[in-house]
Amino acid sequence: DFVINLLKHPTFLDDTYTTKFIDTTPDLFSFKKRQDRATKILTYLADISVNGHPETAGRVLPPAQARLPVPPAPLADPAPGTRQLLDEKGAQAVADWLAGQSQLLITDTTMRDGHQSLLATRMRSIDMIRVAPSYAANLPQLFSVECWGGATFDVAYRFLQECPWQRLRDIRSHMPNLMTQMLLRASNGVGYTNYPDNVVESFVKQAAETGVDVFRVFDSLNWVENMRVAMDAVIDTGKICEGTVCYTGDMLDPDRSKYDLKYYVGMAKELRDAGAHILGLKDMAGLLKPGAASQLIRALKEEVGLPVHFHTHDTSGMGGATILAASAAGVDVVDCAMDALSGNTSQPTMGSIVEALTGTDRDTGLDIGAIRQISNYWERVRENYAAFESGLQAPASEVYLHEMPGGQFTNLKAQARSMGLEDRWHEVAQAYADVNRMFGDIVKVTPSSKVVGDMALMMVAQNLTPAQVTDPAVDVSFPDSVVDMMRGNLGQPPGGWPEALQKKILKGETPLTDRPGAHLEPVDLEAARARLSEELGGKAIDNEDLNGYLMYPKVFTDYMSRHEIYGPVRTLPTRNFFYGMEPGQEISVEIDPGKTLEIRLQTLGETDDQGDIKVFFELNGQPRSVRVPNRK
Ligand code: BTN
Ligand code: 3PY
Ligand code: ZN
Repeated sequence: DFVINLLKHPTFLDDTYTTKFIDTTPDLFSFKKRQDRATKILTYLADISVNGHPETAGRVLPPAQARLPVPPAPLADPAPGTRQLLDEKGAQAVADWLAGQSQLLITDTTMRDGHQSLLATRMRSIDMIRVAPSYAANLPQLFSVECWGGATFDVAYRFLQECPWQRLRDIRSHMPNLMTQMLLRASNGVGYTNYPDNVVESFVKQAAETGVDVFRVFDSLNWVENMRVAMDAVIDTGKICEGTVCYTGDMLDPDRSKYDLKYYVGMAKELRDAGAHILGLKDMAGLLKPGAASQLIRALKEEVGLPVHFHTHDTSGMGGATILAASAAGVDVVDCAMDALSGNTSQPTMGSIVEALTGTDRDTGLDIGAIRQISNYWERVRENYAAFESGLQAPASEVYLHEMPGGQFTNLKAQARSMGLEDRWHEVAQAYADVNRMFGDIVKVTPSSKVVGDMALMMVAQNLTPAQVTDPAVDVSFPDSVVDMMRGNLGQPPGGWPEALQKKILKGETPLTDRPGAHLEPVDLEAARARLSEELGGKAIDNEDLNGYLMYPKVFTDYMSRHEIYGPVRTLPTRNFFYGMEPGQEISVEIDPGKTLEIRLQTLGETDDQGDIKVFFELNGQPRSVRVPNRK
């Protein structure tokens, strides 16, 4: 039948299938309606059980005890939290309330930056949704839960075969008293490039409708001009706009006067004047030292007049000290990750910060027992993602040299490995620092950090020195992302781009100096919807799907094609999603609220002369079998 024909098709076997595949082989897809969702899930499980999952091939296996982590029991009905305040009184009321609190408020980042920084963003929705009720019931004093945006959006479609909007909707409904928070890259949305203004506006509107309460908006070059469209769109929705300053360099280093106290206070005032309800201070690489934090937070609090929300990473091992210094200086909210997903390139450890402040005037009021229980759940969850661990063994002061964001560090390391440069990692770190200086000392955060990383890898791979790169007489073929950034397509850094290098890279082309979005035609949203519908065989396209497509056209349509084949695999336990099942194993899969499949893998048959293997299941007590290619 359809699935078997499809799985044996050479295009599929090559792993080169795309939506074009559907266009060029409509015969295979005309039967698709006959496949029910249970059969699709069995086909997926059979395929993964036989062939393994491409993402975990050759990686460390999780330990047996990890299988199905059990979330802690809710201790009470969820008490009203910040979400109720926002719904009843609005964004400004939340900001005013915040400014009047004496306790230090905490945002939990485990479901976004925590796993983005430690597990290559691979955490699946089911592991988050299962624990969301425990957060709601046991930690109602949290300021917010960061659970969306950044890299999680495309990774969900691309690698996890799940819909990011559904994740948001589900987390929101299981956590009705807590504000959800997302990371938004201003004009770059949740992507790596500048989108037309109306695409950014449409995305923000949908994110607010589906369930985001707090939008942390930043620009990868700290250019407020390029943040206004996104900030205005957030303000229009009635949700909270956290206009954000990215911290880089070393504020107390007199040799790097570009990013000094005056610079940060000036940018913060611009964000306030642009309508931010809260000021975000985003230390994406974990470079803010405790002494500088005291001065910076105090100045921001005194001179800007907005509540301040501080975000850092613990890459240096110094993150906790910086948070305590920020707390003493009067910061209003800080980001922490649950203990089991904290430390190193992730956020500082929530339980330890809570303990450190117990009995002080900044006592968080959070229940340390509840934190430990939820962390124990995350500990078990994390074991299932062993394949995505970076192997980073210890904090390192080298971060003050390279200044890589926590979310990029492990990624770049993996990229270096794939280019055969793993042994030369410390050279990559030095090259990253060199590139930053060549580019004029810029803020490095997605997407500008990716550009610096691309250039650094190229220099190490080709043994190029900074002197050679800048020498007009030496021919260098620059990465596309570098050319694009020098064209002005990510906007302008403070002080502009270094002219000589820009000239060399652009070979006489004239760069933009104004907002890239000003040069992009608005997208005709209804025409895009119609085109997508046609590409997907007439399927009705809702606004969530449309916005996913506008951000990532090919990633989205590839996801949809796979969804036709595999169905709602997001409902599988993580262990089975990545490793399939073993003969004799039984699992329950709730594909809809109240509709549960009891699946037992009986046995794997022999491989036939066509190279197919028949896999025998019991589905809700009834025997079922599916044939999949044995690609081993
Ligand atoms: C991806 O990595 O592109 C998403 C995961 C889906 C890939 C499917 S899993 C079953 C089959 N086996 C493969 O090697 N690829 C597909
Ligand atoms: C992202 O943009 O994904 C980040 O985490 C930046 O720090
Ligand atoms: Zn971060």
